[in-house]
Amino acid sequence: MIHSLHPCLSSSTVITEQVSQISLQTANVHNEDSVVSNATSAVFDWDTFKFAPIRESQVSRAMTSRYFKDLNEYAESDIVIVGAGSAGLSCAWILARARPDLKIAIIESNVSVGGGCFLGGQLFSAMVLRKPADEFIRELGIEYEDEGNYIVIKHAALFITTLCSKVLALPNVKLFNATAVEDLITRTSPAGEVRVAGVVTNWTLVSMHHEDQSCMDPNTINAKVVISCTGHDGPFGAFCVKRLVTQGLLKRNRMGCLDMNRAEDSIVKGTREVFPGLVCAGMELSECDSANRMGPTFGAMVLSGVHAAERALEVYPL
Ligand code: 48N
Repeated sequence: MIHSLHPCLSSSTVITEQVSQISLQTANVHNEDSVVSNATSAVFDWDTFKFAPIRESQVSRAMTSRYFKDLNEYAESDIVIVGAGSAGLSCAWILARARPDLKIAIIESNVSVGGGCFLGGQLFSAMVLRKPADEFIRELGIEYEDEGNYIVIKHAALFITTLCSKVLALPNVKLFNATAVEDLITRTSPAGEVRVAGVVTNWTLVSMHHEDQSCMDPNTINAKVVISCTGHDGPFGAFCVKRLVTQGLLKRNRMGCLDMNRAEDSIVKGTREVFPGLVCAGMELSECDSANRMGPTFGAMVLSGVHAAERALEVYPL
């Protein structure tokens, strides 16, 4: 069972030790790469400068062979995280290091990661997180200003790119961006109990044109647990909750008005398996529980992601 990072959630030395081991491993990987990074500090003779020769087909094969190898390998994933916003990536960071044996696929409909956090709240780029989310930020080694009950990171992109780069460096995580989850895979037991068993995906540009193109068949990824962090209701947002609502499998409660204090506590505490096989975190949860919205503060997204990792491992067949 995973223990969260912060004493107020449930302290544990286990994760911290694993984190230090993993960070050391990751550091070693970077050290092996240091030859490359040293080369970039070399002085080039720009007059005679020339790249090594390549054929265009080599570039295409280098990309497509790896992309389709990943798609093939992760067609059977242990866990799928839908949405690479602050909640989804925070969840991935905790989950993938707590269980390096699990294959974790992150599906992100946008080309870039970050969701509502990439810019910060309301396009104001500084990012506010209320304590105790500072513990998580310290784990990531991100500098911030301490303002007492909250901290401020100078740019939300500093947070999300640091978190994303660390998540992508983990060997058991694959990010499929520009890819939308456009349906859920479900299983119905002989007793009639329905359980989420994976996701149906398509390239986002394809998903946006089902109405004006002939049916374009999707791709499918089986998973033992799906963690949905697709954010507010919107063109793609709150997807998994809305999909189960249309099936009459879940009751829809729309997000409440803005109340920072109520919203952040209820999102973090309410993070859970909302339907068999589906854990919900971040702002998508507000569409399920009619939790208030919190506006431009991100501590709840980060710690909801941490809590979702813990809940997913309770659901995951051990
Ligand atoms: O940032 P979001 O939208 O969602 P969270 O829950 O990680 O963070 C929410 C946060 O940004 C806020 O909304 C803040 C706190 N404001 C609150 C307020 O009161 O206004 O990230 C969700 C990600 C995005 O990157 C989407 O592109 C992606 O999920 N996504 C999907 N990816 C794949 N398939 C889908 N169907 C899908 N739907 C959304």
